Amino acid sequence: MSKDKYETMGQQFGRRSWAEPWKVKMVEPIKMISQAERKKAAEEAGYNTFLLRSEDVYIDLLTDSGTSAMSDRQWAGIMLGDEAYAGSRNFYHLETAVQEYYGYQFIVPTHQGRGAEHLISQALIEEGDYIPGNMYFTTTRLHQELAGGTFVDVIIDEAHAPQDQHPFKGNVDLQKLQSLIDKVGADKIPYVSLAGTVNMAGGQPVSMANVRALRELCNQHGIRIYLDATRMYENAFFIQEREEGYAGKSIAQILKEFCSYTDGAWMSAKKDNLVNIGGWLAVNHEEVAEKARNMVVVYEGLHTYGGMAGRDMEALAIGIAEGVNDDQVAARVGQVRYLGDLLLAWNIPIVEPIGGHAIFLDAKRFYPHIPQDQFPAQTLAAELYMDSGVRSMERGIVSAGRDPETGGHRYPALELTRLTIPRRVYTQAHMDVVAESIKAIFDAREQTKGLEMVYEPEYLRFFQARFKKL
Ligand code: P61
Repeated sequence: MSKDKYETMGQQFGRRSWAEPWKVKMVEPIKMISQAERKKAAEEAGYNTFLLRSEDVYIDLLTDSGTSAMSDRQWAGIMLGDEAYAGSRNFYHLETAVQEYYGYQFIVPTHQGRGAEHLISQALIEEGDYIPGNMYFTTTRLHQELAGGTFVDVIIDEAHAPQDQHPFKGNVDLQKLQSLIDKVGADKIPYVSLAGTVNMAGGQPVSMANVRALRELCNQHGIRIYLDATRMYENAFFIQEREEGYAGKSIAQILKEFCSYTDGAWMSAKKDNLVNIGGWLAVNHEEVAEKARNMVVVYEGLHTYGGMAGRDMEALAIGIAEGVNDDQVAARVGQVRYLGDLLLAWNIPIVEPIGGHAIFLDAKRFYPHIPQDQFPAQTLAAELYMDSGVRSMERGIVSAGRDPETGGHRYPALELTRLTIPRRVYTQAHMDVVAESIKAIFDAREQTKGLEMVYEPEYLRFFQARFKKL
């Protein structure tokens, strides 16, 4: 090959390269164990990537939750922890940051996202209620069910089609919502559960037009809207990129407008807010805040720490402001796209358009010969780990769990394996290694067999289920 044939990765994709708006100050060594050791580790973990030891993992794309790198400012904030039991100054910093960037009035801290989901579900849902939402999330739906509610999926149909190119596949189908209201009555619907970028659909966004229209419909029926704001920064990025009238607005401005159409939000701060642990619930109605404050002392901790240390709240307050930065979000989504574009160039089936936090391999098209009840997405995650030590996560039939009515598996349309990119952690070279490994198992796909489930826990079975090779 002549020298001028060498192109940067940006040039190969027909663009100028982007780069991260930070540089590395501290590193964490990682190691690669041998293939024989990986095979043994996979077998011992029951072919469930949640059961692997992280020391046996080379590149960890299990989740972007709590795995991001904090900045030097956040670490400095850790030293400023006020560990008073009550009224820590760090709580007030956190409260001010949520009010400033998200615009909600009352803030209740929690140990992580599901703590906030628990509070909002118990505060608002009564036995026999229905909670419409733009696709389920595992912990969100479980808390709604445990509070006596039934989750109803009202996302647009395009969200269930991995190759559909709709730019806002997270949108609520207002017709589906109207039908539910007509069927059960608005008084059986305590709120709409709206997620900003829909995790299980592939990190797909909701448009501003959709949330505005949703607000109007809900106003007509006196129904509230609560937002899962976990990845709203990424949602705002897609609005900035794709929706008319928003190209000139900042992520922060778009975020604030979006939140203004909702009555409150719960947050897993372990994602967009760039901390390793933490969460919050924020609401605009005083009576909801009061219920949440009453309950937080039972389940999480006092209402001025909610399960976090003072230092955690300080790092979180700083992370809220850092994470919303336009260059930060663009580089974050840019890295996800970099990996996705490589795979698309090799005709490897993934969910499109590429979403905000992860690449989702479409296991139904990857392993068309493996039936869904032999767990193709679980198989894919296990094969990838055995090939290269890359850890991913099943997001298909195992994650969907069983139908509480019939007891049978739920068969979701999407059978996916998620490669989730932690924020500010891995380099472009790591992404190349991941892509090449996926290519290798894709090339060997015809010889690959599925799995049998040999242990199944009662709740959120994907975390601890065990499998055997068929
Ligand atoms: C994740 F396999 N997500 O994506 P907590 N809402 C949303 C989330 O993404 C989310 C939570 C609420 C995780 C961790 C995780 O089935 C699983 O702080 C949109 O984790 O309690 C968490 O926030 C809950 C992984 C959660 C899973 C549930 O990797």
